Amino acid sequence: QILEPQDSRVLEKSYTLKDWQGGYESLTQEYDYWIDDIEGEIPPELAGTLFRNGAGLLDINGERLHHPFDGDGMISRITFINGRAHFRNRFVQTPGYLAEQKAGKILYRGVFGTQKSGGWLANIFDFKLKNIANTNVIYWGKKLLALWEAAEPYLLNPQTLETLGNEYFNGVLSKGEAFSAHPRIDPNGTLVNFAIKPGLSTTITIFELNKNGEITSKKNHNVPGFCFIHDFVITENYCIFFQNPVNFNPIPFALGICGAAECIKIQKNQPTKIIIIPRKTQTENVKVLETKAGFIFHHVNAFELENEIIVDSICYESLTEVEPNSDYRKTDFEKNSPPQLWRFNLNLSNNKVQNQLIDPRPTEFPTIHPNYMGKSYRYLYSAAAHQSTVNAPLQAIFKVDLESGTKQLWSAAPRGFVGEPIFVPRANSQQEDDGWIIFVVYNAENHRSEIVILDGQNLEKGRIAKLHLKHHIPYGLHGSFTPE
Ligand code: 3ON
Ligand code: FE
Repeated sequence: QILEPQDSRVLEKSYTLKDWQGGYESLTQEYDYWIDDIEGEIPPELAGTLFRNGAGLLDINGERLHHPFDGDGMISRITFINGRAHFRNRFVQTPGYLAEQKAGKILYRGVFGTQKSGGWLANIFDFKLKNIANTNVIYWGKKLLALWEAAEPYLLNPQTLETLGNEYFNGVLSKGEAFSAHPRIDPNGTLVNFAIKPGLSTTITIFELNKNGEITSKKNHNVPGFCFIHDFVITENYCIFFQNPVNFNPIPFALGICGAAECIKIQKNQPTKIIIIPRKTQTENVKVLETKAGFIFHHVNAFELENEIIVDSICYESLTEVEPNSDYRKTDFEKNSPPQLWRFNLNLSNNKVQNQLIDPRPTEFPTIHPNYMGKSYRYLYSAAAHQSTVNAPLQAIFKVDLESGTKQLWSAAPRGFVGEPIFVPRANSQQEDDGWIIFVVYNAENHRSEIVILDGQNLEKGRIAKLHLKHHIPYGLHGSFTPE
């Protein structure tokens, strides 16, 4: 058999598993310093703060967590001012974090399979949730909030990152009530978020918050069946949810054999239900369309056309299962289905859905210019695999021009591994891609991380600046930039 040069089997791996694993070591120390090891120059007009969240600990005093999504939230804060940058990181001081640090061992089961030592007998019928506040961090209405989708936010001091307690928005949220980690900010100045309360049927709650960080609207919608929905999209008139085709068998979880998320199985042959909820009117107008979409964690964006809604999303053909006795650090990337960019056309006249693969390159953590949220847009940026045809860790930054089909790539391979990029628009910019792409790279060469700044208009001209930190930051999840 003759192999084409593009065939994955003739390409060398762009990474080693050992290098990649280094990014999953805990960071126990909390730092506070001006970054002085800089390549290139920080643009002096770049002013504001990048907040990042993610698991800071992958073990509790040497007892390894079963999955990185179970790790305690640690906030990193990089402030850019007059061409300089300051770094600070601090753990969210949740009661669970404090108790486990004090005890020096795992005291809580994690949603993704972390168990207390002692086997199933030590875990059976323990349904306590540890709010780990590890998924996103946003600055909204003068409040810095650490988010985790299964419980309430934590309020932090934006300067010191000190944990101040839980945020209940003047009592609109109740104790233990969920508030997702994927809010969307409508450029009209409204923050829209949701919460999922899964069960035999699921309640989707939609919140709208004004610029002062007050909840101005909270509405419940019931949908049949179990839902695992991590993200959603908004347009001017709708909130859109993709109900992944999964089923949930809670018995092994109840019996202490595995975590709740390990009991979720994808139903590959079942359709995804697309739930379209009007933002301004009442529940009766909810529309549900069906399509084949695999499994979706993240969406890019959505917008309305006449009688049509376009949604761009990252789809996995199947959900990589977390096995009870497996080690996530030994993942065989090539065996997992790659996350890929798809476009969905939801036709509101005939209720038909068309799907189209935008690009086959494995990619996750999409970002766009914030002014285009929910609106017709042209550019997206994401973290991606170095090679376009092989599923692999995220080592590159990808830019897609959805209008011309042009793509660009900036890669940190072979020893660099990237996290979620954030698009920061240049003040008073006229063009959609006029701004900076800022992200964290884990560099296996020295086991440290770097903050890299790229030019949004041209990734391929190389980094504008690379800020070398004094330590690594474990691979994170989401973050946000605030010009304040
Ligand atoms: O019965 C429910 C089931 C369930 C799964 C109960 C529940 C509400 C407690 C629940 C909880 C869900 C939670 C807590 C989900 C948290 C998700 C999370 C922390 C992260 C998700 C990240 C997603 C992606 C796609 C990350 C990708 C990362 C890379 C490609 C980098 O390696
Ligand atoms: Fe997410």
